Amino acid sequence: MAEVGSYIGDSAAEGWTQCPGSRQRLSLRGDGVTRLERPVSLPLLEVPSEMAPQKLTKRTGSIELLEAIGVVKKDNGTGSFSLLPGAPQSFDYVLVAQKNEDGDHESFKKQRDFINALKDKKLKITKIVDEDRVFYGITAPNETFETYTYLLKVSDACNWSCEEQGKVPQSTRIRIVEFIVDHTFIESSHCGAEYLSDLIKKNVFEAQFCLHEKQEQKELKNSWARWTACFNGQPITDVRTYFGEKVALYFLWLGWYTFLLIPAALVGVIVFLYGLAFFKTSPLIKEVCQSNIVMCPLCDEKCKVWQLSDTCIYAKLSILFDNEGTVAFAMFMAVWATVFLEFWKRHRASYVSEWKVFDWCEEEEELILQIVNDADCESKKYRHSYLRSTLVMILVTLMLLLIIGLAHALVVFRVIASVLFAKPTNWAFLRENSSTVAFLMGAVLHYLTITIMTRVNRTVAMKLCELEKVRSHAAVERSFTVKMFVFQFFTLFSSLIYTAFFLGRINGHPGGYVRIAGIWRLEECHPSGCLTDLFIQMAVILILKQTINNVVEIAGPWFTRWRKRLRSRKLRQKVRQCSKRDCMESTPGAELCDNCKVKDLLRNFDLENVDHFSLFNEFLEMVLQFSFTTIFVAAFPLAPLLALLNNIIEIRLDAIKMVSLERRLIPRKTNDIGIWTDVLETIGVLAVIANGLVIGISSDFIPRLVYRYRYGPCANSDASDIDCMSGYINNSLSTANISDKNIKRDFLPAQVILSNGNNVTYCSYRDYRSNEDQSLTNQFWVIQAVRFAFVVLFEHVVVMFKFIAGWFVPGSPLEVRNNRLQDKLNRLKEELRAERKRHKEKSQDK
Ligand SMILES: [Ca+2]
Ligand SMILES: [Ca+2]
Repeated sequence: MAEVGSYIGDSAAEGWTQCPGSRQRLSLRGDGVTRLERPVSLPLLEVPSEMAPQKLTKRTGSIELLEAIGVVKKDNGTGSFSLLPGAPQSFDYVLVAQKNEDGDHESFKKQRDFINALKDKKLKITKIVDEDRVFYGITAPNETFETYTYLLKVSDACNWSCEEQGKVPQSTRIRIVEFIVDHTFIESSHCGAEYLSDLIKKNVFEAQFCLHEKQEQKELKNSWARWTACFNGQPITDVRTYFGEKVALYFLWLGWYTFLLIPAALVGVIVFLYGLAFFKTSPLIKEVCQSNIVMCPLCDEKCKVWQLSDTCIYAKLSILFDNEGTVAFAMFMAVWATVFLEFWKRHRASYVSEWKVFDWCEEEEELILQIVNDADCESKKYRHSYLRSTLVMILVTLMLLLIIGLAHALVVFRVIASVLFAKPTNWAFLRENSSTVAFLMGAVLHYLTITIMTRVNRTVAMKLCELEKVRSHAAVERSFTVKMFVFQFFTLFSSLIYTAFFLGRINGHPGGYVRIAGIWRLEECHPSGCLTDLFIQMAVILILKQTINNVVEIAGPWFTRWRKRLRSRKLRQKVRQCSKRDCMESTPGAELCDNCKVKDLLRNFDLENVDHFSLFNEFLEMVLQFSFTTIFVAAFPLAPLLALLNNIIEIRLDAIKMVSLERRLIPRKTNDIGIWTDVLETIGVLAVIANGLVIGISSDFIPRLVYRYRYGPCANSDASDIDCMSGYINNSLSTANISDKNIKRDFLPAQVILSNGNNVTYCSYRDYRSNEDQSLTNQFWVIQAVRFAFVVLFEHVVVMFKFIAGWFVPGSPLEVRNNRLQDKLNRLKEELRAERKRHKEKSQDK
C-alpha cells in the first residue's frame, strides 16, 4: 500500500511536463494558451512546482454562451467551493438504528454483526447514543481512497478525472463509502446473506444517509436554492462539487430546456394571437353564428336536436388554435426539438470536458468500487438469455395492453355513466347534467388511474429489471428508465391518443351509430370540432397536473421535516449548549465538536429520505413534460408557455427541495444524462409523426384546403370579389332525413323537437355522406387522399429539416476535442515522468 501512496503523491505534486521526444518546449499558461517556445536546457524532471498551471484548458464557447444568456452563473471554472475540504466535517456516512437495550434480541445481534462487518473493512465507526436512537458515524481510512485513486489511474476510461490528479473530493468519499456500506453483508443462519437494504426492511436499521455540509448548504441557499433567485443563473460548478455530476447535469439540462422554451413560448403566443386576429372576421365563424342549420342529437335519449348557431362561441374559440398558423407552429416545434437536443449535446460535452469526466465510464467505476470493497471479489458476468428476453417482452406487452385497456375502460365508463345518470328515476340535478357529471367523474377517475398506475408501473418495471438480471447498476438504471418511461408515457398519453385520432371518427352516423354492446352510443366530438376536445384535455393536464404535482413535490418533504422536528424538539434542547457559532463557523477541514456532531446528525435525520430514484423522478417528470410540449403541440400552441412558467418555478423548487428539505443525495459521477438522451430523441421523432397526424387527421385544415381549391366557389371561377371559404360549413355537414325508417330507429320522438317546440324532419351531422342513402361521397375520399398525402409530405419535410439542423450543429465543440487531446498528452507525459523518477530513485538506493 505504501508504494501505491507514494506513486499517487508523485503525480499529484506535478502537473507540468515536457515532451521528451522533441527539442521544443510546450508552455502551458494559466489562461490555457499553448505556445511553442525555444528549447530551454532545463533538466528533465526538475520543473519548479509553482510553474504548474492550475488550469490547462480554455473555456469553450458553449459554456460562455450559457453564461452569457444567464442559464449558468459566471464563474472562473472552479466555483466558489474550491475550498471544500476532502473529508466531511463529521462523518462520511451515517447509519441510524432504534435504541435497543436487550442484548439478546435478534435485531440487536444483527446490528452488532453488521457494524463488526464494517469494522472488518477497516472503516472507523463512531457510536453516538441519543435519547432513543443510536447513530453510527462511518469514516473511511485514507488507504481506501488511495486504492481507489490507484485503480482509477490504471483504468481504461476513468483516468484523468480530478481524483486521478491526487485529491479525493468529498463527493467521491461519500460515493465510495456508500458503495462499501451497501455491499457489506452479514451471514445469518436462515436468511443467507443479508445486505443493508434487507436489514432496513427488517427494521434492524432505521435509515442510512450522508450528511449535508452546513457552510456549503448555506452558500447554495443564498446563490441558488431560493425563490428570489428565479432569474439568476445557476452556480452549476458549485452544484457539481456538492451534489455530484449527475445532479449538476440534470439542472444544466433543465436550465437549457427552460431557456429554449422562451422562443417556443413566444412563437406559440404569436400563433395564438394570429388566431385571435381572425377571431371576429373569419367567414367560417360568421357562417356558424348566422346559420339556421339543425344538428342531430349528440347522444341517445336525453340529447335533443340543436341549432348550429348555439355553438357560435365555441366556433370562435376553435379558430384560435385550428388555423394555418398551427401547421407552421407544429413544424417549428419539430425542428425546435432537434435544435434543443443538438445544442444540449454540445453543452454537455463542454461541461463534462471542463469537469474532466469526458471519458468517464460508470460501469468501470463500479468494477473499481467492487475491488475497493473486496479485493477478492468475483466479477458479475454478462448474461443474455433468449428465454428471459422473450418473457420480458411478453410481460411488457401485457402491461401496455393493460394500460391501453384502462384508457378504453374510461371511455366505456363515460359512455355508460352518462346514460345511467340520465335515467328518470335519478335526482333531477344529476339527470339534467348527466354528461357533465360523467365527464367530470371520468376526469377524476383518469387522475386516480394515473396516480395508482404510477406506483404499479414502478413496481412492475423494478420486477422486470430483476428478471432481466443485468450486470451492473448502470445497466439496471438504463433498463428501468426505458421501461418506466414507456409505461408512464402510455398511462398519460393513451387517453390523449384516443381523443386525437379516434374520438368522433368511429361512432358512425344517423341510421348506423356504433354502439357498445349494441346499447350505448359512443361519444361525439365537441360541437365545434374534434380538436377542441384535445385542446381542453391538454390544458387541463398541463395546468392542473403541474400545479398539483408541484404542491405535492414541495409540501411532502416540508411536512416530513416539520413532523420530525416536532418530535425531536426535546432532543434538540439537550444539545443546545453547543454554541451555534462554533458549529457554523468552524474552519474548513476542521472537525466539529461532539455536541455539534449530534446536532448535525439530528438535523439531517429529520429531513425527507432520498434514494436511487429521487433524481430519476425529477427527470421523468420533466421528460414527460417535454413530451407534452412537443408531441401534441399542434393542438395546443400555448403548451410551451405553460411549460416555461412551470419550469422557472421547477428549477428553484427542486433546488430548495434538494438543499434544505431532503437528505443529501449521494453524489454520483457521470458524463451524461444517460439513456434520457435516447428517450428525448425518440420523443423528437414521435413529435413529428404525432403533429403530422394531428394536423392531417384531427384538425379541419385539410377539409378546408380541399374545399377552397376543389369544391368552393373559387374552384371554378376567377372572380376575385367572392370569399373562397363561403359555404364551407354547409358543405362539411351531411343531412339525415328523420322520416327515413332506418334513421327513425335511432332517435326518440322527444329528441327531434327543437327548444322552441317545432318538430324537425331533417337534421345535420359532421361527415361527408350522401343525403339519400348515407353512403360516403366522393369528397370524403378526396379528403382522405389529401390527408394521407399531407401526412407523408409533412413528415418528410420535417424529417429533412431535422436532419439538416442535426448536421449543422456538430455534437461536440472543437475546443472540447482539443482539450481532451491535451489532457491525454499531459497524462501520458506525467506517467512517464513518474516512472523515470522512480527508476532513478531505485538506482540511487542501490
Ligand atoms: Ca414539478
Ligand atoms: Ca421536480
